[in-house]
Amino acid sequence: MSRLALINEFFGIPPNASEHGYQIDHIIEFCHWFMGALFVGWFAFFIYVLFRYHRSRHPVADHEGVTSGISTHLEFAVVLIEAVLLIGFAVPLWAKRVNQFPETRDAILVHTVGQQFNWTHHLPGPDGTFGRRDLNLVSNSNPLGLDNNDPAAKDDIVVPGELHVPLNRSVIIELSSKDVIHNFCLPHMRIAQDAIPGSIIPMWFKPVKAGTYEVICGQLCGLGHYSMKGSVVVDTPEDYQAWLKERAEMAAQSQAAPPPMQRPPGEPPPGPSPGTVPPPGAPNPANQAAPPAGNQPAPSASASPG
Ligand SMILES: [Cu+2]
Repeated sequence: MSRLALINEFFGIPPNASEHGYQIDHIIEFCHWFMGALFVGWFAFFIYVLFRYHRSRHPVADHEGVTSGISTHLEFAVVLIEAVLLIGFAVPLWAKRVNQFPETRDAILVHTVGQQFNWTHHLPGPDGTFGRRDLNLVSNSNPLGLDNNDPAAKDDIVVPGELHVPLNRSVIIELSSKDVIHNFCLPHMRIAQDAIPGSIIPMWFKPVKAGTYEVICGQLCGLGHYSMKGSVVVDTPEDYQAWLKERAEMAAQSQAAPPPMQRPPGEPPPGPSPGTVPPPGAPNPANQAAPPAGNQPAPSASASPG
């Protein structure tokens, strides 16, 4: 944090660890100083008029009112400064973040999927190509539904919770969600983005300080929201390569074992995590386990009217 970021420090904003973060810190710091100046100025003016126009000095109301234009000019100046802040700084800064992405070949690309109540990261592995994912293959042991029959998936790395990224290299995270709206929030990197089911939304940052940084879910997403944490570890390039190698070996070992292509017998279908309140009218899982009696068709198999 810069030496001048007094208010940011006072409010407990964590130290910045990303390349662009200082710009956000500056604008937050400036806005607070500006609001502080306004507060002091208007409060002083308020005290002044309390004494200046006290009843003892003006027993009879003045029907003409204020004739000077100072307050109008002050108001106009405030509006102008706020417009410059918004149009001149905030909107271009935001547009730069969402429109100008780093070149994909220079950046680390990660797919991150939120679900109640954790984050899962998917990296393409040494071949640089993401393996196919299929919703029908999702199971507790295959949270992203990675298709192990796809050659591109052979070396893919799927990690829950903790993501490693290299120092001084841009990271593009393509975010999505399996259930409700989450928010991948990295306070130290000064970045947060909603994860919305059915959408893939990219976000990016460039870490400039090694260390372990907390990831929190920035949307109230259910009963276990408080526990939806993860971490991003910013490694030196050597440590990052070692982590990749270790993860790739673990992926290869799990590939050597018979892959759980279909859901093993007895494994519950993908659905809300334990602790989630089922929606009203949802079938009771205890009843679902029992086979349908006699020749009665399954209720949902041919439920279409007509
Ligand atoms: Cu969440």
